[in-house]
Amino acid sequence: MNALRECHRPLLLGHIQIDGDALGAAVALSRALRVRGCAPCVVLEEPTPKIFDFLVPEETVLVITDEESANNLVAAADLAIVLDNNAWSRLGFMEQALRNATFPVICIDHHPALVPFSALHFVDTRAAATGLLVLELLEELGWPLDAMGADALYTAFVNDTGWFRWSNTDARVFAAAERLLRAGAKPERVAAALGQRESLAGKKLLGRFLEGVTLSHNGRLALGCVTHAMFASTGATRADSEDFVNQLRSIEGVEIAAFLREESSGVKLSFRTRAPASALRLALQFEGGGHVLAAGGRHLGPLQATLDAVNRAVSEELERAQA
Ligand SMILES: [Mn+2]
Repeated sequence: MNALRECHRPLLLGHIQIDGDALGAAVALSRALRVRGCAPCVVLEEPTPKIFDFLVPEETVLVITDEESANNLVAAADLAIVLDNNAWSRLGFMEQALRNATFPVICIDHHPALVPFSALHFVDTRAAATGLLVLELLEELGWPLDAMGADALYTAFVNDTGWFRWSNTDARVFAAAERLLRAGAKPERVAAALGQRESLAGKKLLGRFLEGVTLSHNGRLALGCVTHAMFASTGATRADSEDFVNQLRSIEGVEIAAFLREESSGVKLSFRTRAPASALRLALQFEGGGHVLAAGGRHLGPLQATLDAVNRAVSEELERAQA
């Protein structure tokens, strides 16, 4: 707490392939720190995904794409706050610089902690979103939340609860959402920004993707891929495929949804599972992490090799789930 109260130039970090929870939490905390006279900096690995651009009109966002700029940034800072991230490897270019930092690293997260990440943990795996932990922290500190910060945390909530539908949706997050509305959050604005700005190219990509989806293991596994060729032929962007894994999960009878996306190097993997199958156990086999039922990773082989590796891992997981 004192580290937060006393900092001047804090860095706020999420995780590679930033989502609405990590970014919303970072934006809300950054705004509160700025009001206190700090010069916070939200650090990303890629430009703010377009879908979240409504959250960051005034925030200082820095995109770090090499280790030298990461080192320079850390040299000028006096605190780092890592949000929604339970693995050093998910810090991307900032990992080494932060490992060497001489200032404290605060971790605010709701993922199961895999390894000791920092001495200053605010980890609560029962929290539906990291944004919820940030709200509770701001309340405890007595720091005000403005309307834009409230929208940012509302974005975090809907990102991680699937618009208050998934199993982590509980009384605590609903009560917190009420407090956000009292602070000026506008659900309609967030819904319009997140859900009503899809491109035709993205819709066409979804069509191509769905045509290739396969069911196997008696309908227990749904698997789908997005390839470079699909992006090229539709003109869609990577952000257009963010929600595709949920298209797989919503098929009746599916226990494991596996989504593969070709990247500039390797393949990004997303898993969604129904208990007792564990998405986290799958992701850990692919340099990844996440939640028990929603996790992701990557594989540094070509698509076919990745498909083979995923099929092996998933078969084992389905067997374990049935045992
Ligand atoms: Mn989260």
